[in-house]
Amino acid sequence: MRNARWKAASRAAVALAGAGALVAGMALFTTAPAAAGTTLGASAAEKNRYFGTAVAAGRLSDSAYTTILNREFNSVTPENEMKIDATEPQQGRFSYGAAEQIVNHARSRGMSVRGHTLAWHSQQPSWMESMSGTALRSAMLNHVTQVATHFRGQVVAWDVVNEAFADGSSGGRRDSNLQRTGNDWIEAAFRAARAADPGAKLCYNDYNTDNWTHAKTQGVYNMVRDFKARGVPIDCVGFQSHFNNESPYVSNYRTTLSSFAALGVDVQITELDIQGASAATYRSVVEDCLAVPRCNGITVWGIRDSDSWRASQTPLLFNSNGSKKPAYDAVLAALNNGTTPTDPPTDPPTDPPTDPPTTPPPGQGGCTATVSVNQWTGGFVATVRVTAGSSAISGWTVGIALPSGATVTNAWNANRSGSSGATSWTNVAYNGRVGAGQSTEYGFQANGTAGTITPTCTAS
Ligand code: 9MR
Repeated sequence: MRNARWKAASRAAVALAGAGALVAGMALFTTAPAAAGTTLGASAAEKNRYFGTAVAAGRLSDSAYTTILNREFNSVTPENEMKIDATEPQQGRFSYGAAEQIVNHARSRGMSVRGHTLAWHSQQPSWMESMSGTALRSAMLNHVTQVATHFRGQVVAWDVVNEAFADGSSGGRRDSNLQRTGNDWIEAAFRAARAADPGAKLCYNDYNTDNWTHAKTQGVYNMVRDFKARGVPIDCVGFQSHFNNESPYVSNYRTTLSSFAALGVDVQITELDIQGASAATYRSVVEDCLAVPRCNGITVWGIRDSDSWRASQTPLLFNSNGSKKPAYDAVLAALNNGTTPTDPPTDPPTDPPTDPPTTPPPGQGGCTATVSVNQWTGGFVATVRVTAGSSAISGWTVGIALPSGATVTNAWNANRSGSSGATSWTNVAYNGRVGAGQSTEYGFQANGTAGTITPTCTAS
């Protein structure tokens, strides 16, 4: 978006899109693209998705880092701070300081949090590494329960189990101390996580599962299909998507995402980085996610190349000095309906109509809101979808009357006033602008019973 020519073309397109509402039916106006966001998070939100990054607590004191984080992203994943060795360094002694630092930084700014990760063969503290059998099974389940309970309601999605499948051609499980406790260890972990944090989405997360033809991909697919058939509580599958020369992006990636989604789970790209940061490959990944309705978010595994676990591969969207790379422009453009800074609309109108219609005030077409509720005994999570009417809106306010006994405990992607009875919700910085007919979502968790919620929506 730094390109002046593109900016001018884009501004013209936005103005015309607004004008188009008044002259619906004129092809010139109805083909104008929807308004484009100017940051990764805002643009993803317009597509009803999040754009996140891995965050290291130790870097939160680096203002160059936090400036980009706060400007560009609306989801974070603690890179190491929620792993087993970090959260339970000694058995039964839990340590949440660094993870809370990240969670608080994110949530106080309206960003959502992915929890990574509750059960994994790697990054185990030494006390767990040396355990086996029923003692290990109990310790693992206790760990899942304790950590998910501690952060209950603050994490939108948990990577409950990470990297449990073997590389290579077997398509089977990876050998590990956890696997040796019995093949049902994964589903046991998911059930424990659901009981501890019933409002969170529960994900299985792995790498080298991008290529639809690989045995490992098929192995995970079969497990998820089996879990769905047997009612094991799984909501989402994370594709780490660390692409490099040995494990490159492949064109059947979209097939992989859509095939998993067809099982009835959300799919998320959870640790994206690409060796060399090819703009074209980044663009393809984003387009693949946008093409799959249940692909609801993308997380890159770090902000600047210098923050990457593979820094020498320069795989991220920002240079080490914090400047945007061509891959950044490609991702933003792909999020903004597939147009690129170097590829402006082919025929931007140069002569305005002789008597241009006045641009309608934003929000003239109003907005509507709908609520879906995930209720459990004693509490619920409500996901509220705000949809703009016939014109773009630049802000929204949703009114929700909660039944008596229902009290909001936390919320994401909206500002709140009131926690019981009449509550009012307004957009945060990155999701106020919604294109005509487009939607954005926010959510909240509450104690009590939701009953039937009938929201109101006012646009600005
Ligand atoms: O990026 C993480 C790096 O800082 C750690 O040293 C490493 C330790 O296991 O984990 C890295 O993150 C991994 C993630 O947790 C799971 N998928 C692979 C990631 C890259 O190794």
